[in-house]
Amino acid sequence: MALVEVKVPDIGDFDEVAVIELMVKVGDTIKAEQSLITVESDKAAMEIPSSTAGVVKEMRVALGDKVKQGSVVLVLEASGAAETPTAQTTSAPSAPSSPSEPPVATPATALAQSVSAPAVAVPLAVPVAVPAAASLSAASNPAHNPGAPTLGLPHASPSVRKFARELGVPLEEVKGNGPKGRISQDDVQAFTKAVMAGATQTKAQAAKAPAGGDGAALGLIPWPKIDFAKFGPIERKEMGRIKKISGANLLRNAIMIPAVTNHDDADITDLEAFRVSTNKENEKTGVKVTMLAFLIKACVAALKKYPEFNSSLDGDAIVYKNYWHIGFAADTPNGLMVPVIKDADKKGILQISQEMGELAKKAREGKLSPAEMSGATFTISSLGGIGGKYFTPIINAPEVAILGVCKSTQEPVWDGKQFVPRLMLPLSLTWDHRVIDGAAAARFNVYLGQILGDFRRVLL
Ligand code: CAO
Repeated sequence: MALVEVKVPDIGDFDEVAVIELMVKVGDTIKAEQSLITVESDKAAMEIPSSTAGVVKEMRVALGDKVKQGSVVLVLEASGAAETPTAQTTSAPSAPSSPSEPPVATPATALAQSVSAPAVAVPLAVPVAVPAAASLSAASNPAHNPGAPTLGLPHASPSVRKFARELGVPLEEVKGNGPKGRISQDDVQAFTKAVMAGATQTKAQAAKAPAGGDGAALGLIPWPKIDFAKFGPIERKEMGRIKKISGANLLRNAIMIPAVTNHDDADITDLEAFRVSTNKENEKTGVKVTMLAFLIKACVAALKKYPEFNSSLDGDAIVYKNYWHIGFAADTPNGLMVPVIKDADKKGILQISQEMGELAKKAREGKLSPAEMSGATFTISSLGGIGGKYFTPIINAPEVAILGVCKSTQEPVWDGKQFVPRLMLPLSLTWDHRVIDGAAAARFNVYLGQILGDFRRVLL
């Protein structure tokens, strides 16, 4: 068995190129035309295949090495008929029959443009371009635009392509942040993270989950398709824009957030008496105070005491916000809208009531601006004017908690000696279990109840 030195062939106008990938190791049995290493200049990358079959005896290059024409890549113990003696001792091994050697048929090269490895006296290996990477020799061609994607494919080195292939990442959907849009391993990783976090979808995922969502992307059985007209008269109405947008948001939030709801009651007997007297005093101003304004102020106090309720998740980090903007769900003819009272901590009950009235009116008229609906750190959904006891509101992401409030009712409450009639307000706090735990949620509700029971506590 003869030893053969496999050398870097003519690589065009480049003096030196870097080894960016080793595709074989000592002991590997390789076939003729199998790719051995990938080299890369600042403009392009290509694989160097072997023209000889055999077993790798010695690697002569390492990752990061600079190589040029004639550099020895490795030493092979040649096998079979194509066996050739080492370069030192001998005559020419089999050279490619033409300068345009066909590309190595690996997935990475299947679409490659064929490359002219300039004829060299006795090349032991021929360079093969990989898709998207302009060939090194082509880079010297004035008609070629170095760095531009080849054949409409994205620009990335073979090692990055291999990495993407292993993860099943569609490289054409990855945005390259390198020079001239080159895609790096970091770009592929960032794309994968974004897909895993649900921040982006691959085209294949989007195709599987058409608008309206049939659950296929979640591996669910299809949505039932029923011809309702078979059972009785029907009327079909397309949903409005706001309902469609809020529906998509609610669905995402309901599915993605591990949400838990704690229910509690607050004794608002004294607060209600204060509210009624305040409204009497302010009758002439036209500003009416409802329980919701007190709730906003009480929630700010509880959010300050339990800051994780005023936070958002950002990857593995929790972002605590040192501002208190409270959203409130408003029922409008077009659907649910959530205007936001900004800096509620700095405003009094009357100002909050006035702003709420104006924002609710705008919401009903469909005149809310995006700014008036953004920036909330916590949301309250009040059905107090309508009725009900408790419900499970859906968190308004990226917030981590929402308070649902229903209609207060007179209830018999045991005062230690007897049952007394007290006005009780039902509270339902939904919270994100990734950020908040059950004990904190119970404490939040208890504290909120204490404030609503004696509003002077807000000052403490
Ligand atoms: N208990 C008892 N009565 C209550 C109450 C409560 N918790 N909250 C409000 N009320 C009373 C008010 O005092 C008012 O009484 P009067 O008419 O006698 O003065 C009446 O109910 C109507 O109040 P309101 O609804 O006009 O005012 P509000 O400040 O409580 O709410 C707004 C304003 C815009 C939030 C509300 O009109 C609204 O749209 N609520 C629905 C929100 C919603 O749809 N949430 C569900 C979201 S999840 O799908």
